[in-house]
Amino acid sequence: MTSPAGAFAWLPYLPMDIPRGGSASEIAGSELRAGFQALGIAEEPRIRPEGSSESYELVRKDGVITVRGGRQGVLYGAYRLLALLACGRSLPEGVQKPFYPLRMLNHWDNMDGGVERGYAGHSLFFRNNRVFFDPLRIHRYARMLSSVGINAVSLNNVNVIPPMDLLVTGEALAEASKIADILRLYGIRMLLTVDFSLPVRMGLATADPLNAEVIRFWADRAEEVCKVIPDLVGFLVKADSEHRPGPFTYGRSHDEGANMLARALKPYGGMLFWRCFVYNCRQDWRDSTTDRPRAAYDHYAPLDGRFDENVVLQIKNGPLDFQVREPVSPLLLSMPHTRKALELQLAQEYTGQQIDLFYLAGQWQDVFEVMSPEKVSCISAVSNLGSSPNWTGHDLAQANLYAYGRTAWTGRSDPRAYAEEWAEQTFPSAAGKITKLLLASPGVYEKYAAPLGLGFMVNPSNHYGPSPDGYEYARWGTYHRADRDAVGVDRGKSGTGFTAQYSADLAEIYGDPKRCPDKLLLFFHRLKYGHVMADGRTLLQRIYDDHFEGAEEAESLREQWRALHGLVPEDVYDRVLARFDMQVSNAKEWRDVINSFFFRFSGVPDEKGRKIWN
Ligand code: GCW
Repeated sequence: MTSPAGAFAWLPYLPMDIPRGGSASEIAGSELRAGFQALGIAEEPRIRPEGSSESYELVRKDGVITVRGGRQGVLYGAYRLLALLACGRSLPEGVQKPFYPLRMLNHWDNMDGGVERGYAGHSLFFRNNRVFFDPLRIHRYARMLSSVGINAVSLNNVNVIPPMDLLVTGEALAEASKIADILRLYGIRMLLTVDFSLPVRMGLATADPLNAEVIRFWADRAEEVCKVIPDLVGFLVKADSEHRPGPFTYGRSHDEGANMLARALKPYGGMLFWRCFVYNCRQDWRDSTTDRPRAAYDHYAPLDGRFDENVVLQIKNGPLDFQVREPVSPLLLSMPHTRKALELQLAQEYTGQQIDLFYLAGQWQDVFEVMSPEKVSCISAVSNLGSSPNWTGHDLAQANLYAYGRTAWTGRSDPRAYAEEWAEQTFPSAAGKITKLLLASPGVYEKYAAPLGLGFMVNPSNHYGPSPDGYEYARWGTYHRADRDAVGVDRGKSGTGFTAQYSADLAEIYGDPKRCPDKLLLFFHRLKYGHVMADGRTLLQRIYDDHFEGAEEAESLREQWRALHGLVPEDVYDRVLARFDMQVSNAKEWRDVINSFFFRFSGVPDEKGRKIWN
């Protein structure tokens, strides 16, 4: 059996040459021909491009399968057809169109070739402070994204560190445009992240968004960038967040900052994506009135209606920061007069770093259970890709990219369906078992790393492994405030008031420890260790149980993987097994450190007499 690592897996192991034809329909034709041959399908594929939309229709009649659709739609149709045939699924009836018009992937790549929160090798786009790429790899990357309907990417980190700030100028821009040229063939458009203080870096006295020279500066920048990359989606900005510059530096508001940049882009049809991850990152841990999850809403909700129509506020799924378990950000549920994008994180920063298995689609399903997908007009996700031959480091982490693409296309998350589709295309002899592993994975990780909504017990800065006090006395506002009697933060009426950012119904549920779902209990409440849960266990016993069970279940995941020996390519088997070995020891470490932490505080032993280190 050959490894799927050489050619991206869900296009059933197809190799790829740089396409000779330029248009999406020419690429669709050659992909279909090669795909049909690889799948041993005798029927004839036909492409019928009409119009310019992204929609398509798949029609099967008299031994001929026709992909009918817009200029880009036919390519999506071709990829979808190959996926369905590879999985032995029937073709969908009628016209298929994407739910979200912009389905974005945000890379956090740095110009030196590193990737912030990257767990799969180096950047695919930069090296040695220059744009640097392998064209064939970029074709394969674009094909992979296009095959799941992703149509916009930002290459550079939202933390714009020099010399990356100059990517919107001169030679670097010209080089980046060569990547845009490849992506365009697959219907993918580019965004660039910009540094709000760029005017100062380029010689102006200020970056004040109301200053006439600054306004002219950005108009010139936008003109140059859009001349070189005419189909640019726009700029993405992280401002006044985690030490990044922004309008606050000049006494201006976020709408003033965002609108100024949006107006520079407007003549070219460009959009401005403005991230809402803004909070006090210099909080004193002694201050218990400031509550970080409140910050995004407190900053932005009062500004509803003040943003231009080409501004999109990009909001993380949860109010804190991509933790294993968070409620939906209340900001996503508010601001009816503002365009919003949902931001997810495929890079497994807090969810096992592509060492531990964590299939993310269930998290997104939870988001859509509370937030109807129409609340936002676009969707984006932080990339989990890098230069690793298998793209994602952990082979099974590819499923997260696949599921994200499908979620962005359909506007809903269906974890089982997407896992099955991915596994059937990628590891056909082991698809059922791999689906089972994927679906079990988030629950296992949550038990040993963050049960009951308890976040940020991770090692500071690298965010892998346990360190319950690692952030407890730091500035970042991520406190659990455990003591000898209780743990958690009261975020209800009698506490920080965070629950008031939700509708009255939700605020009621979250604010009442009896009605708040167990999985979010310690996110919303400060509870005594002896608090009796719905199932009769005490809070502390539940914490112990989850950690013991989580560590055991991690071993069981490894056993289930071992049973796949011979059913997946040998190199994949070995690579994934090595990761499961690391996951098992990580889970043990979590179990022992967290259980000891609570035992030392509380002095209460485990009811079942299991080993807790003192
Ligand atoms: O989760 C935090 C990360 C930072 C990241 C930041 C953000 C790009 O630890 O690495 O910076 O979020 O989303 O801006």
